[in-house]
Amino acid sequence: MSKHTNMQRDVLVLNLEEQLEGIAEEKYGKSLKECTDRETYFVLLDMTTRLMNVAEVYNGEKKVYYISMEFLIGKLLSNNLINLRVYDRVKAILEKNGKDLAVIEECEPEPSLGNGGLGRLAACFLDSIATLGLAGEGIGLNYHFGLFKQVFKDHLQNAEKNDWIEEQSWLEKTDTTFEVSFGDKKVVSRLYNMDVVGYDTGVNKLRLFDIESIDESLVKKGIDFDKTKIDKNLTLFLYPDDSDEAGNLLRIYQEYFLVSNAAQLILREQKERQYDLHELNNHAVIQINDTHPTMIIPELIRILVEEKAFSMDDAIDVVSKTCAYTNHTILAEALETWPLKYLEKVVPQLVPYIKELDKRVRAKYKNPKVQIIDKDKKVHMAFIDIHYGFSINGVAAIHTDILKDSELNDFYKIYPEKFNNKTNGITFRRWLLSCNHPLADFLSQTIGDGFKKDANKLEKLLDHINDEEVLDQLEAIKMGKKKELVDYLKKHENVEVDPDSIFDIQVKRLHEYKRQQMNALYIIHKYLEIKGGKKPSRPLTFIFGAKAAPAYVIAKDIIHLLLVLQEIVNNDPDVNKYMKVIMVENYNVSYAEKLIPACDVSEQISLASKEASGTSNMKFMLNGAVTLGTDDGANVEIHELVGDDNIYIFGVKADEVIEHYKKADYVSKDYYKKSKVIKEAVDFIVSKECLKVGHKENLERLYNELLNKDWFMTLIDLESYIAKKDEIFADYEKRDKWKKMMLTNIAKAGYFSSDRTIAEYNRDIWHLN
Ligand code: CJB
Repeated sequence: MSKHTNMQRDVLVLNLEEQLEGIAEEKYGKSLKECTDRETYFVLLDMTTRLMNVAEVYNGEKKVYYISMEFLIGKLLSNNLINLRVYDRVKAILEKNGKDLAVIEECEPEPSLGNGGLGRLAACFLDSIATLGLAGEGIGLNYHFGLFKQVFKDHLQNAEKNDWIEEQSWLEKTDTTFEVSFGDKKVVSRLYNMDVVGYDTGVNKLRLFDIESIDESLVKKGIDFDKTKIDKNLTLFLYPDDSDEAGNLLRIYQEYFLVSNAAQLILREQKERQYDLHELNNHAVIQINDTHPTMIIPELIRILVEEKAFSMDDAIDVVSKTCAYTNHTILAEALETWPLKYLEKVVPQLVPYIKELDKRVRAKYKNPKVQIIDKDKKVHMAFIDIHYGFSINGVAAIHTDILKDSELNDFYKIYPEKFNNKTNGITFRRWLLSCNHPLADFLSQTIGDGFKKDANKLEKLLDHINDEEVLDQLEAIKMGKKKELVDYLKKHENVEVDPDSIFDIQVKRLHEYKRQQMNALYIIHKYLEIKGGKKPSRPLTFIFGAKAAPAYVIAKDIIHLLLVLQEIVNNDPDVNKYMKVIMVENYNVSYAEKLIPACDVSEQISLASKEASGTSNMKFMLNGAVTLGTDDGANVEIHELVGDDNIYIFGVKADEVIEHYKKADYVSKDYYKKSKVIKEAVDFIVSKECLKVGHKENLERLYNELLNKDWFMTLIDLESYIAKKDEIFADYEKRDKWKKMMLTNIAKAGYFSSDRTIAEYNRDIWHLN
């Protein structure tokens, strides 16, 4: 930090209390004490912004631009205070004035700019880029209603708009506007900035583009709106329904809007700094987060050729050396392929360049599987990234191996040097320091503060593996967090939960490959066991949080089943003493911050090979939960780190799953017929108990799906899942063993700090100073 900014900061920090009083007086004509909680929140927002304004802004010779459709940043107040190192002082000042920072936090709306792991990862990465003192920016869109708000009615998911932007917020409106031209129209963009402050370091920016002509009144009922009015709807929603042509086109409009703005911003900056665009790759690296921002490649080439007098060869060469691609999934649905005719409508200016890129590939490689434009005239966006980017990475070791050995093997054979792995990580500032103060404080007392800057230092905790006092403290901290959650669930979900029960939690996007339905089948199995007189030795609490994409019918049916089970189980006096089911409404980052510290058993039960990495698995482990999981994604690395004794792994392995897909020989009905336990559980979905509470249409559809299709092989693992889950619940009673498992998981979580991940991106891909 420069001397100048350092001094300004010190002055502000030294006079924090006076500053806060001053802002309260200025804004509301009151003392801090007299301010309402909401007013206090805005006072703190102002104060924090002032502190960030005097922090150092990173401006290296080379900068990374992390382009993403999603940034799932979560609430910012506490996190910013922690990273600015003033959290404790602010908390104390508030206390003196009769206020509780935890209550004030509740006044902040959570930004709705992301969906799941991919968006949350982008947010963790921005935190780590700033914390490591690297020059980097996120570039995304400012969605007014973001991802929908989930509301349960009649045991069904309803989608409503999520109106999160307030008059005063962390968004700073800038003077920057760009013109963005589509085939049939032009729009004018407006840039908004958000500060991203590193832990005890300087700030970077998250750049969020919006349109000037947005019209929020276009949204009439729920989340329905006219998808054709692009100049009014472009930044209303993240992932608007794309089940029809208009939805697909809108998605392409959004993606091009993102990359056109990004390209203009990046090139403007190069010009301001008087850099030679022939050396773009020495000053900029563009990390393409999944295929959504892929059009940045042809767009940059187009601009260089048409406006900067580059030859096609030179333009392709420098852009290819500037762009790197991260793959987050092997699911076909996420590897975008756009019909050429859609691109011709939305971005006709890019089509000649895409055809040129395709032609060059065609001239070199005959294999039809590596062509950018296929025989059906569909454009494979990921293939543009792979041919015309310099790096392609998977997000966990097993995922990268699957990309190399099967999914993208044809490309790996051409470009082995481009492939690399970057196992995901999470920022410990949010997922430990901010969401679990008691644990963070206890760790500081026990092993010192070092882990806050160097997460590997958590390993020191292993020195205390036989220290009963430490083990008891960990248990007590967990109990404290469980009690907090119990109060919250009572208030927000109206469910009574016993804090002495085992908290078994599965929170993530709803998708059949993540197999929430398998967890539901276990719950049915337990319910039937208890009805039959076999009681668990300790009550069980099953908690879910998940949104289903509004057009994903089966995912919504799974939510329906969970809500039906919640109703049946929690109201059955024979059973509800022994188990409870809770599907929390509108699961988001803020909810995760309450659930994760309170968890005992972390459910990571995707079909092996399908979960690229997972990141909640890391958050749970860091907070002392034990993983019940398949050999998938980052679970594999967690397993290696903690060893067989500190994790519960079950189910078929990735190779076997891949073989089944190749041979197309998985028949779910065979498993159903062979096993009484499976049959009973599946049949219960359409039993009279369920049909009395739920809807025939949804329940029958789900039942038929499981019996006749089950594309993600729920039934192949159900028996081994039941056995492993019974084992982990039984082991919970061996309190000594359990506490040691908790300690080991926390101690070994250091590897999953996103600081490590980002250091690797920088070492292998970005090469920033
Ligand atoms: N992921 O959240 C998403 N959305 C997608 O469209 C594709 C993948 C997730 O990305 C995470 C971050 O890399 C992974 O941990 C997770 O396995 C993957 O599903």
